[in-house]
Amino acid sequence: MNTPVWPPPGFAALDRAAVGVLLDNWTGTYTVPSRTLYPHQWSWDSAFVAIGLRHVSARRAQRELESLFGAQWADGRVPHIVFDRAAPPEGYFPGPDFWRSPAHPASPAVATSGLVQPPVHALAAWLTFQADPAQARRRGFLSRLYPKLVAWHRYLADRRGVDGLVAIVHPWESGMDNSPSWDDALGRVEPTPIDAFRRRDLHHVQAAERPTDTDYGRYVRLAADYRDSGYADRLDDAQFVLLDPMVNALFAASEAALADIAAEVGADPLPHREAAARVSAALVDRLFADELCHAYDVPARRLSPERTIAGLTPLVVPDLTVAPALVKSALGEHFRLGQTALLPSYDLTGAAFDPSRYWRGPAWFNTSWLVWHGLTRHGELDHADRLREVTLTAAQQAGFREYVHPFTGEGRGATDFSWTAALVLDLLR
Ligand code: 2M8
Repeated sequence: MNTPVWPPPGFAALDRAAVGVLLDNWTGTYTVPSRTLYPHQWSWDSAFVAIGLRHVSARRAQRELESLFGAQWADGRVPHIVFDRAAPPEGYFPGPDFWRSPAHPASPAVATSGLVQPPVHALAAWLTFQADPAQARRRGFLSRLYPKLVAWHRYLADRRGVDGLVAIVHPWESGMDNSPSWDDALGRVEPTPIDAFRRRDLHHVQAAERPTDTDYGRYVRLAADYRDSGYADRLDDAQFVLLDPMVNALFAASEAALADIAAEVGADPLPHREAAARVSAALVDRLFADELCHAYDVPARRLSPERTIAGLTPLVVPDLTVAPALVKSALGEHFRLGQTALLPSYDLTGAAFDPSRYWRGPAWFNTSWLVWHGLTRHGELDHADRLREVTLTAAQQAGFREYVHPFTGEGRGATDFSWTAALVLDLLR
């Protein structure tokens, strides 16, 4: 019998090309998601990049996370964007002048946004450490990062805690900006008129592949209101307060990773293991229905009926009690794991399904990687292998695009996109 060879020989060029993208998008201290569309540092992008970059240079992957945590606020929040002041101001909206972070007493020296993104960082830090433990120990990588990760999780639990889960206050915080899960809640928000600001994203990507002007107006309104409150996290007054399954899945998985990190640096892992178990139980208790996890609208007290890939990502949580149901959902008609070019971001049968528009149907490499990681974690190796195979084929056909059409695999959004290259590399190594 032949022993299977991994990666298959045909993927050597893909591996080289992925490394090339990561080298090109490296700025000296971190990696931009895209040289054109996103010319600054993004929080969860850097975490995904570290997961791939560790195979190229363990030191560089550590630097990626260290530079992000260098911009952590005194209140523990890790900002969703860290701005490069040298980048042209017309490159991205909303830029540093919109967020006005230096005016806030808790902000770091560098200009940042005031929102956050899904907490995948402790998981990324642990995987980065594992790439070269001896080198990481020499640099004190985890002993320096551990207290910062703890402060980050404390911010989420204390300032964003609702019923044992973590709330988001803006669609940008979910990482899945215009997911149909936010439509009802966004309907309560009066959009800022489109002539009051200038979108920059449409300079780089077709309008049909990005959020609409009305949705952008709502994002701007919510962000401006949060900024004007002094980034105060008054959840009782906010219009948009949602419990998102992916944010909470990553919080639980990252608490589990923090337990491993704590043990490595000589701290007590037990509080982290207990926190992971609590969040995991709350996730199932509050967000699981009809064989999937859903977003919960806190002011409306309503579980969203929408099915998005965020609802499958709790597979990343160790010992998740509902993992078999999530696997069944991944294979069913809504997501069709292994039968499409890549896992769609939204229900293939959903009323709002659009195969080209941002997070309303297209397939993304990071969410597919999370499901792959989760399937592996839960011993579903055949399904994990199939997902890895379609993911690599999608990258081979489309290149390192930001996302792809879920049926044809045609590339969409930015080209030479960093987390796509990084996660493809992780699947290859
Ligand atoms: C997208 O989000 C930014 C705002 O943060 C945007 O649309 O301008 C999302 O896909 C998000 O998940 C990602 O982190 C960011 C940068 O890649 O782009």
